[in-house]
Amino acid sequence: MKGAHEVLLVVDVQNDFMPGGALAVPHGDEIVPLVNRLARGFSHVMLTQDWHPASHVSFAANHAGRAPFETIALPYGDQVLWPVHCVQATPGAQFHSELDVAHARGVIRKGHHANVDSYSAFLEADRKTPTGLAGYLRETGVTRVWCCGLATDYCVAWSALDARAAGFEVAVIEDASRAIDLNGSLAAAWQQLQAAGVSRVQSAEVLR
Ligand code: VGL
Ligand code: ZN
Repeated sequence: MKGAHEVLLVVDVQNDFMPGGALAVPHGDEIVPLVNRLARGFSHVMLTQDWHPASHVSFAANHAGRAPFETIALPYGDQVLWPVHCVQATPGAQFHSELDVAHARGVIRKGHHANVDSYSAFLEADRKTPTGLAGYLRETGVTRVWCCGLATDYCVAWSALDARAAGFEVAVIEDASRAIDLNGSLAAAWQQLQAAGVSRVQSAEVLR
C-alpha cells in the first residue's frame, strides 16, 4: 500500500473522453478497471475533472470559421481548438460510471476560466495561474506523484511536467493512460517527460 508520501493523480476519467464522447480518446474506457485497481493500492488519491463553461475559449464552436483540431494564437500562446466537451454539470463532464474511487480525497476542477484553458492540474495554460494542487500536496506531505488517466499527451503529460517543475518525484503510468495523438503529440510528450525526469512506468510495477 502506498502511504502518505505518495499520491495517485487520476486525470479526467470523464464521459466526454470515452469512446462515443464529444472528445473521444481512443480506447479511453479500457483504463477504468486498471485505474480502480491502482487506486486500491493508494491511501491518497486525487481526481481531476475538466470543467469548462459553455463559452470556453478552447471550443472551436466559439470561434467563427474555425474547426476542431485547428490551432490558433491566443494571448497566452498557441491553443488547439477542441469540440465542445466537459461543459460544467453536463453528463459528458461526469466521471465514467464505473470509476470506483470512493476514497479519493478531492477533485481539482480545471479549465473553469472562460478565457484560459488548463490541461495541467497544477498551472493553467497562461502558465501563471496555479490551481492550488501543488500547495495542497505539499501541505499533506506528498513527495511523489503517480499520474494516470486521459489523455496521456495532453492533460496527463502537462500535469506530470508541472508536478515535476513543482519539485515532486513524478511517474506516468503508461498502461493506465490513453492518448489523443494529434500530429505526433504522443511522441513529443514522452520526449518532454523523459527530458524533465518523469519516469515512464507500467501499472504492474506500481502495484508490485
Ligand atoms: C484534455 C483536451 C482538452 C485532456 C482536456 O483531458 O487531455 N484534452 N481538454
Ligand atoms: Zn478541456
